[in-house]
Amino acid sequence: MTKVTPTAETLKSALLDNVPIKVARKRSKQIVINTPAAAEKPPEILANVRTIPGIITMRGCSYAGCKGVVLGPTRDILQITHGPIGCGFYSWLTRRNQTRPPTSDSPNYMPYAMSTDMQEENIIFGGEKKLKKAIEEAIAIFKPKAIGIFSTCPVGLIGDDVHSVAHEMEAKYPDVNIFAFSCEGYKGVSQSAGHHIANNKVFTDVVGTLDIKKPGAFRVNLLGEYNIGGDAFEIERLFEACGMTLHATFSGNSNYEDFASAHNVDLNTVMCHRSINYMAEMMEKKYGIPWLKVNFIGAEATAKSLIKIARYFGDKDLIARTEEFTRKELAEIDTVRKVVRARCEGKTAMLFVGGSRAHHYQELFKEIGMKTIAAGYEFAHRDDYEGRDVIPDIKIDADSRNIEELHVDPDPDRYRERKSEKERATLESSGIRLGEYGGMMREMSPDALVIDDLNHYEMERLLELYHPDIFCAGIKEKYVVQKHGIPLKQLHSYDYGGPYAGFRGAVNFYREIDRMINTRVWGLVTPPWKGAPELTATYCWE
Ligand code: CFM
Repeated sequence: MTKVTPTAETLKSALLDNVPIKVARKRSKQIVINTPAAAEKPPEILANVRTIPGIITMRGCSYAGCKGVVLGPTRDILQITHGPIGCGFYSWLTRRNQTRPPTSDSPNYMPYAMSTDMQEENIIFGGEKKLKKAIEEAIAIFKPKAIGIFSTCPVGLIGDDVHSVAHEMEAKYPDVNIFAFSCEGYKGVSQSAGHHIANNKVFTDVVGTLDIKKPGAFRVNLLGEYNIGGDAFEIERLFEACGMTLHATFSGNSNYEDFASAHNVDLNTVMCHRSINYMAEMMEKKYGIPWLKVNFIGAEATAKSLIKIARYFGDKDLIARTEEFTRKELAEIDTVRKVVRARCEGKTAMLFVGGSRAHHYQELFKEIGMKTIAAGYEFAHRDDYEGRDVIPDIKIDADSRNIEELHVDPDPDRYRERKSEKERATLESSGIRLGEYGGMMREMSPDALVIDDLNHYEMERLLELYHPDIFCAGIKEKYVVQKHGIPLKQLHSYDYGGPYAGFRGAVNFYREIDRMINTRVWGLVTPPWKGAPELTATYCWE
C-alpha cells in the first residue's frame, strides 16, 4: 500500500470540515501547526478549557486526578473514597502503579479499594455519619498513620462537609493525620484540577510535619513520577548508582513519612510538570528548595537529566561518577537500539496522552528513528505546550479560579536558600535553568500537528487520513484504533509491559515498539465497518 502523506494543513482542515461552525471555531484554536519558528516561540494553543458538550473526549475527572493519580500510588496513606462504589473501584490500580513495601509487615493499603459506598439514602439524608463510621472502622482494622478522604461528585452536590468530619475525627484520634480533598469530579474541566487540589492539601497537611533527614550529601526528591509498570524502581536504581539520595518520590513507590519530611532535601526534580508543578513552586517559596525539570523517558534524556542534577550540586566526584555511569549504561543499550532502529527508521507515531507523556515519549521514538507527526495532551495547560514563559499571559477563567491558589510565605525557621542568585546565574549560563520548562512544542518538528483535548471523531479522521505506524493513547482508544489495522500502545498503563523509564526501560520500549510495528498481523485486520458499514436497530415495536 502506498502511503499518502497529507500535510499538517490538510489534516487540520479535514478535522474541522464536517463539524458545526461554532465547534470548528473553538477547535481550530486547539489544533495548531507547529510553525518553523517553534524553537523560538511556539504558536499559541488553546488549552485547559471546557470540552464542548457532546464531544467524546479522552479526559477524566478531577477526582481521578486527585485520588487516582497523585495520591493513589502512595502505599500507607489510607485512602477512603467518599462516594458511590464505582468511583473508588475505577480509580483503583487501573494504571498499574506499583509499590514495594520494605518488609512484608510494612503497611500497604494499595491492594484495597476503600469507599463509603454511598447509597440513595445517604444522598437524601447526608453521608457524613457513614464517613465517620468508615474512618473509625479503618482505624480499628489498619491503625494507619494517615487517612485521606476523597470527595466524589454527589458529596459536593449534597453538601457533606468532609473537612469538618476530618477535623472532628482527628481530634478523636490525635495520632492519625486525617485530611480531606474537595476533589469532586466536576471541580474543573479535567483531572488537571484534581492534581492542583491534591498538591495543595499534601503541601499544607503533610509536607513539613516530620523532621528526619536521610543520609547522603546529595539529597533530592522526585516529583511527578507515579511508578507505572515499575518506572520508579528503575529510576531509584539510577540515583543510587550515581551516589545520590532519593528522599521522596511524589508519589510512585512512596510512603507517608517520606512526604512528611520531604522539605529536608536540596533539590526537587520534576518529571511530570503538569501534575505537580504546584508542589515544586510552593516548596521553593516556603523552604527555599529549587526545582529542576528532568525527563527519565528516553535513554539520552535520562543521561542528560542525571548529569544536570549532578552539575546542580557541583561536586566534581559526583559529576565524574554520573558521567561514567551514564556512558556505561548508554553503551549497554546501544546494540538493541541500533537493531531496532534499523527496523523502525522512518516510521511514524501519533501520541495523545494526559499532560506530559505525549512530550516525553517522543524522545524514545526519536532514538529508534521514528517521527512524531501529531501529538497532544488531554488536559495540559498552555505552559506544557509552549513553555512556562507564557504563564503570565494565560487567561484565568472561572473554571481555574474555582481551584484555590494558596498564598505561601517563607517558613520563618526552615527556609534556607539553597542557591544564591549568583550561583543560579552560573548554572543558567551552563544551560541548567532552575524552575523552567520549555514545553512540548519547542522539541517537535516544525510541520507537526499539535492537538489539545483530541476527541474520538478527530482521532478516527487522523487514522483514516494518515494511517500512522503506531498510535499511542489509552484504553478508551485502543480497540477502535486496532480495528483500523493500526497498533495502539497504551502510554497510561503500558498495557502489560514496562518499565519504560531510564536505560533498562528504554530497551523494553524499543523491543515492544519493534514487535508491535513490524508484526504483519495489522495487515490482516478487516474493520467491522467494512463489511457492514451501518448498524441499524429499532428503538421500539409497533
Ligand atoms: Fe502526569 Fe502521569 Fe501524565 Fe498525569 Fe494521567 Fe498517568 Fe497520563 Mo494517565 S500524572 S499528566 S493525570 S504523567 S494517569 S502517570 S498516564 S493521563 S500523561
